[in-house]
Amino acid sequence: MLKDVKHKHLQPAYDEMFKASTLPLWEIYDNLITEVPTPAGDPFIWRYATLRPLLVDAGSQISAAEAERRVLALRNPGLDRPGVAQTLFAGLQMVLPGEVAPAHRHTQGAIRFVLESTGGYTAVQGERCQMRRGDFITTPSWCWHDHKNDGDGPLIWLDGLDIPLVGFFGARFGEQNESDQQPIFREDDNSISRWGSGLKPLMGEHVHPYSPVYSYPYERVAEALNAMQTNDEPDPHHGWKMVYSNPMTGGHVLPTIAAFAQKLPASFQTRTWRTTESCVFAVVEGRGKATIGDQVFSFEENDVMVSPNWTDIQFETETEAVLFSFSDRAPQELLGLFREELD
Ligand code: GTQ
Repeated sequence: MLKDVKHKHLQPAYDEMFKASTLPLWEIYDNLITEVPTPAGDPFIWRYATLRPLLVDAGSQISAAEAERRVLALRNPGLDRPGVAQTLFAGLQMVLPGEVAPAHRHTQGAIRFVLESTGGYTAVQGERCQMRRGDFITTPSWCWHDHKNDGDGPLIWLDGLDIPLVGFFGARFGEQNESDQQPIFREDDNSISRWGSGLKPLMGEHVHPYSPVYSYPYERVAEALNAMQTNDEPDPHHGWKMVYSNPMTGGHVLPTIAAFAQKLPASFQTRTWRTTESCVFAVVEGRGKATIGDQVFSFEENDVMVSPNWTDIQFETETEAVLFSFSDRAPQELLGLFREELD
């Protein structure tokens, strides 16, 4: 039932419309089509120092196999459903030495960014992708994936998924593999050697809407950022920033998720910008302060922050800093929705 309507004398007519399962658009138009985008959810920071002990405690009480996925889902306090932002899910996942998070696949696409590792891998579609600190791994929609820790300490990473977005389409589903670990039929990290070296196979097309490279090791990313740093002045808004890209198209890694790596000089104050994307940041190296909307967060290694859509964001570093981030920029670009404003 419509309340607080603009045209009060029409209320009886509105009640009849409502009974007939309709609404007068002229009463709701201003909520549907605003002059500027409406941010959803709050700016927020999850500190690793707070989350790690919770995860370790969960690890002593539930196994990875029993949990299926032992994940602390990041709950944006400004949203009334699971999710780090309007379109994105994020969580910290932990697999203990010897454990396997069993093989499954689902329509939801995922990315992983490794925060702590002494050894382990995610197997994606028959290929093991090593998980060392800073490595970035994708598990695109409907690709089999299982995680194994073969080190001697906890393996902890940041998960990013398009769960809310896929849910909006009503297209969330998945299935278990018949074995905990899927069969391996490619050598380890084969996809990066095959497609990630400035070459692509002459014969055979990669027909999927995602990058055929599942693994972007930090070693290579650090090298690329250093190369930028050596030659270019830092961008006033972004420092030295790169996009993880699909070598077949130059586009984003997943159709639903874009990912970025950036380096900021020490004692650097970026200018403020805002975009229509919701963005999640993980601190890879360094310390500083992020101002997101009207909140100021001091950050250090492995902290995770969210910058909701159309919210001002600005960084001020103490030390040199490296940030990983992922966002819904990929689908927004595909749909022609992406906008940004740089101060
Ligand atoms: O590792 O497959 O954070 O299926 C949420 C759902 C991770 C995973 C999550 C998942 C996974």
